[in-house]
Amino acid sequence: MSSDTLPRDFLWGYATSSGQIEGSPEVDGRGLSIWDTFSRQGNTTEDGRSSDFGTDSYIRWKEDIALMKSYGVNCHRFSISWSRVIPLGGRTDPINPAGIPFYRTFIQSLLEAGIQPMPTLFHWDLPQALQDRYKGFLNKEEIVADFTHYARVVFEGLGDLVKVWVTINEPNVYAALGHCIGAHAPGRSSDRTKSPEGDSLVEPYIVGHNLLLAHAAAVKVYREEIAQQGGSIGLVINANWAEPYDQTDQSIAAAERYFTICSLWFADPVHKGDYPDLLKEILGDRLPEFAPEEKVLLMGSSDFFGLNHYTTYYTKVRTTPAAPTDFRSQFFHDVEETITSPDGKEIGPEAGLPWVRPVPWGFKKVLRYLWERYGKDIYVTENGVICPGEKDMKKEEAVEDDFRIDYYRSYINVMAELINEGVPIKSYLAWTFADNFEWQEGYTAKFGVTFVDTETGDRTPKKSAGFLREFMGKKMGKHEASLDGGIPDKT
Ligand code: PNW
Repeated sequence: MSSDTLPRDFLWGYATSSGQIEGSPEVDGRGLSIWDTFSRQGNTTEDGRSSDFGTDSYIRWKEDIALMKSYGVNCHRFSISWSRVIPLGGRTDPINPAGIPFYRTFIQSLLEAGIQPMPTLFHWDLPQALQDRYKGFLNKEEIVADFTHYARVVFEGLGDLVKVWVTINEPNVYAALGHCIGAHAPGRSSDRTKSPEGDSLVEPYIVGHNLLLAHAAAVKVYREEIAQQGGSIGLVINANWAEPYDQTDQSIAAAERYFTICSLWFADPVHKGDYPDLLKEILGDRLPEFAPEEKVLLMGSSDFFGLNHYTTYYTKVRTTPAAPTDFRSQFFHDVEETITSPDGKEIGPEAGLPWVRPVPWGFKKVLRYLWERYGKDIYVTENGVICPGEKDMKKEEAVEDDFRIDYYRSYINVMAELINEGVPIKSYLAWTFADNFEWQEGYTAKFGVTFVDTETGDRTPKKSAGFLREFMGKKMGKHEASLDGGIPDKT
C-alpha cells in the first residue's frame, strides 16, 4: 500500500447526533430532553434559537440518506434519542412504541443504501424527566440502572443490524460544559449568573464517574446478552492535542497535565481500569474512587478508541492566576492555552469559531500517542471545521468552502500516513453531514458539508461534499466512475 491509500474496508462517512438534527421534539410520543428545555430558555444559545428544528431530520431522513449515498460514504454515525425510545427515560417508565421502529427503519434504509450504521446510545440529550427526578448523571445508582435498561432496550431492538456501537459521546465535554462551565445542558455551574445550583469544582467529576460506570454497565449487557451477533462497542472521547508552548520542563509538564485533565480522565479508566495517577494528584479528593469490582468492569470496556478530534493548542503554566469566578480556567488547573508560539507564529489559520483552528500535525501526534499508550484500534468518529466568516454567508458563498476542503485534505493525509506506518485506524467520520443545531452556538456555527436553509429545510451540497467523495474514493482505490450517481444539484 502506498502512503497515499486507505484500506478498502476502511469506514468513512459523516457523524451527526439526534439532539442536533432530529427536531420534532414532541412528535410521535417523544419526551423532552435536557437540550430541548435548556435551548428553549432564549438566552442559552448564540442566536436565541432552540433545537426544535435541528435539520428537521426526523421528517427528512430519507432525503438525508439519498444525499449521503450520493456523497459516496460507506458508514454513518448518528445517535439515538433516549427520550424518543423511553420518553421519561426510567427503567419502569413506558416505552414509546414509535421509538425503536423509527431507528429500525432508518438503519434498514442505510443498509439498503450500502451504508453501515454506527449508532451512539447517548450524545447528551438526556430525558428531562431524569434530570428532574434525580439530577441525571449526578445520581450514580439511578442513572446507571436507567442507562443500562435503556441500552438493553436499544440493543434488543436494533442489535441484529449493527456491527459497531458507541455507548457515550464525549463524556468529558458533557461533564465539563454541562456541570462546570454551564454552557451546555443541564447548565449547572458555580457561576450563579448561569445557574441557581451547581458546584463547578466537584460536580464534573461525579458526573464523569457515573458516565464511566454507565458506559461499563451497558458494555457488560452488550457482551453478555447481545455480542453473539458479532459486533464491537466502545466509548468516544474528545481529545484535542496539547503541544508544549516551548521546550521547558514546565511547559512539557503543563501539556501533560492539560491532556490528562481533558482526555485521559476518561481514556485511562476504560483502557487501563483506573484514573491516571497524575489526575488523582491534581484533583485530590474531588475525584471519586472506583471500587475494585468497578475497576474490573471498566478495564477493557472499550473495544476501540473512539476519537473525536478537532484542533490543537499550545499549553503552558498560567502566568496570571485565574479569577475565582472563571471556572473554565480553574478546570484546567494551572495550565493555560495559547494559539501563539514563542516566535509569534499562530498555531494555525483562524477558522469560523475561535477554538477550532486547523493544525493537522496535532492530529498526527494525538493518533500516534493514543496508539502507543493503549494499543487499541482507533475509530476517528468526528473531525471537522468551520470556514472563516461562514456564519454570515449566504448559500452561494457558503457552498464554496475551500477552507474546509483544505482542512479535510490535510487531516486525512496525515491519518493515511499513520495507517501506512501500521497504526490501526479503522474509520474517518467527518463532522458533519449538514449544518445543524450546534449546541450553545445555535444555528450560527456551521460544520456541515451540506448547507441547510433553516426556514425551508432545503439542503444544498457544499463543494467539500464532492471533494470528499472523490478524495476518499481515490484513496480507497475506487474510481470515480464506479461511484453511483452524481450529487444532486439543487442550487
Ligand atoms: C463535539 N471544545 O463537541 C460534539 O461531539 C458535537 O456534538 C459537536 O457538534 C462538535 O464537536 C462540534 O462542536 C465539542 O470546546 C464541543 O473543544 C466543544 C469542544 C469540542 C467538541
